[in-house]
Amino acid sequence: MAEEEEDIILSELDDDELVEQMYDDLYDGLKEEIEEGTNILIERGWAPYDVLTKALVGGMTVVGADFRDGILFVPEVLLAANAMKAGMAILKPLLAETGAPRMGKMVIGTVKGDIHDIGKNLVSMMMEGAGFEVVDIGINNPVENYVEALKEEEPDILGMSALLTTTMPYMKVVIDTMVEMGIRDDYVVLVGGAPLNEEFGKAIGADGYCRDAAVAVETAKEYMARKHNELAAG
Ligand code: B1M
Repeated sequence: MAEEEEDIILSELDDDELVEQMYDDLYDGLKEEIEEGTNILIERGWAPYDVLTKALVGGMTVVGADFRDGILFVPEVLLAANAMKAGMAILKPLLAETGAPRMGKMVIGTVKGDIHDIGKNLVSMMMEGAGFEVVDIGINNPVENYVEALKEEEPDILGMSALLTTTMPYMKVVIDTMVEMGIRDDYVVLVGGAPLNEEFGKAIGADGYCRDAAVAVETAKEYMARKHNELAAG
């Protein structure tokens, strides 16, 4: 007789075991299990911010590292991000209630003439997973859309994505316009997309080139830490 696999009852695990299990479930992209685990921790009296940082973000950090190191690939990461988003959807209204601190805010969009959005969406999800508020302005964005979003949303970071060699120069149009308007230094500008590289990022005047979503999160965190330190130093 085939040995039956033992089902793990999440509610029977203690807090530490449950968080460990949620790391595994997030890694495996198990949306319903993440929803259940999130609800159990909230019912046990965990602060929503702790559930976000210790259970969900913690788990996503493992996913992000393995993605960066080529152990996980896009389909798995999208599943993990989806599961994470399901947990976050439960926490979102609760976090708003308690006014938990956010990591920072980012406006992100794919540039004019470019309709590729998978990478941008992945960056958005990973940034949200790391505790950032993300305003996604979609694809095919002319400079006017970026400027309007910056004014309306007042983010810390502007993210731009381009997947075509023909559309990547448009990032410079956006940055040059920001310089002309005298608003360039009000934001950290991060760029990404398969045909870009470090050199291109520097040449167009971006603050950082992010080769993937994990690097985008790390770079954004670094800039936010710097900003907080500068503010604290007066
Ligand atoms: Co297109 N396409 N495509 N395509 N497409 C590429 C980019 C291409 C390299 C394929 C090829 O020929 N080998 C090629 C570009 C060649 C070039 O310019 N050098 C190409 C072409 C030519 C085209 C069309 C022109 C084809 C045609 O119609 N003749 C056309 C253009 C349409 C347009 O945009 N105007 C086109 C259309 C399409 C589809 C619509 C069919 C589809 C897009 C679907 C969608 O996005 N909803 C598509 C796809 C899927 C691809 C490939 C196969 C995959 C892109 C992708 O999603 N990768 C792509 C080939 C390839 O890249 N190998 C290709 C997965 C994604 C997770 O990676 O987007 O790199 P990526 O994002 C990464 C990082 O780059 C970074 O983090 C992400 C996650 O780790 N990153 C950021 C990205 N944006 C960031 C922003 C940041 C930070 C990091 O801000 C802070």
